[in-house]
Amino acid sequence: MRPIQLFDPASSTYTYVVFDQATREAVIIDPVDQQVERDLATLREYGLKLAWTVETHAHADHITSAGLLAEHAGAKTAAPQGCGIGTAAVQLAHEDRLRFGGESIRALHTPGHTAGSMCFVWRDHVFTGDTLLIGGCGRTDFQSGNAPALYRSITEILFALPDATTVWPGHDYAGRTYSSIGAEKSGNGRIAGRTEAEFVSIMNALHLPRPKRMDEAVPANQSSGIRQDAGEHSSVDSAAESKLAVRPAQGYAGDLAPQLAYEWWQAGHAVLVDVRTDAEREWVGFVPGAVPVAWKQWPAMAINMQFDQALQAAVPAGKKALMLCRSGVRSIAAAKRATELGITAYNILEGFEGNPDDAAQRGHTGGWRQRGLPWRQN
Ligand SMILES: N[C@@H](CCC(=O)N[C@@H](CS)C(=O)NCC(=O)O)C(=O)O
Ligand SMILES: [Fe+2]
Repeated sequence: MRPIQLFDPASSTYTYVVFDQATREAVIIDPVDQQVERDLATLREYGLKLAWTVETHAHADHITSAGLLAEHAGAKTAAPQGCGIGTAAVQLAHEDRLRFGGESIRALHTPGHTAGSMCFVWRDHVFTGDTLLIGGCGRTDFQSGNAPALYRSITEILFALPDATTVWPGHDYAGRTYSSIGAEKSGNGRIAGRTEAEFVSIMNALHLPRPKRMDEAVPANQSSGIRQDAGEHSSVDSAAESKLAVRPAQGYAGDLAPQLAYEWWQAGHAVLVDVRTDAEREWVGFVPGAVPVAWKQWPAMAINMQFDQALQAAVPAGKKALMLCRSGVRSIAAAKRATELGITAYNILEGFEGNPDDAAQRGHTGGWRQRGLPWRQN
């Protein structure tokens, strides 16, 4: 069995999905924020339940989607303990295992590219992050990088794995996809047949340009991809929050936590559609900037046509519709109708006012208003 290998062309990053064939529980290694939709689609396509997101290190060149996947897919987050990723629920130490169904991946602490970097062994595969690349290795000139440490991690820890072990790197800048421990031992240009001193002088002479997104990426990755400047409405602000799994949705794109809906809306990816009646908005309060398109439940053709037309006018092509009602019930019906109209539509969990039943059964922590998201009274 092989891992699923996914590629982000903007950063030449490989993301991997590994799963238990019987239980369909999965782990995603080094997911990229700009590929979150692709990754969710991959999980759906294979019928997988994401148990874990895990990082090989705090990346300098792209931003992880770990926090987003925790919210969207209900995954738990794990990261190497030495990487300063304080938001990860599990801080991995050398030889720790992450279990998913009857499978597990084993963490190997391999300092050098960064002090906390790890590789992960699954069956006869190893995910090497930026510790070992095909024919090369990660740079050691920033982020606590250390060339002698990298030499020892590669030669003493990775090269101790069986030669037949398949190597799955964190990046490749030349279109190669995988290698093996045996092939790297004999043919890796930087390390095969070299002494530690030779390796260190090669690394010191690289003089690579700084990754373009480094100043933004490292701090974001140290909070699971949720940017520090996202303010108080961070998507992952407590362990309870990450329980806000998106429930599998029948007939519409999915269920969103209010915070995440707010972020998508603020980022301009989506239109916030308030499907309550005028009377409810006036009486209870409203979200400034949300588009009111009332969803009426009685089956009067003329009224549904009004909803369809108003919704189509409110949601420009390419944007998602995020449906908000009082407690998260009508918004599901509205999201289903929007989907029939060809709009990518999500239901916002617990609506504007929260749903005590939902809170009791699913451990959610309130609707739009209780979460301190912006709203006003008339
Ligand atoms: N040009 C890339 C930089 C790529 C880069 O520096 N990658 C790091 C991994 S985070 C590395 O170790 N590269 C090794 C190499 O290029 O040989 C960017 O601006 O993001
Ligand atoms: Fe890196």
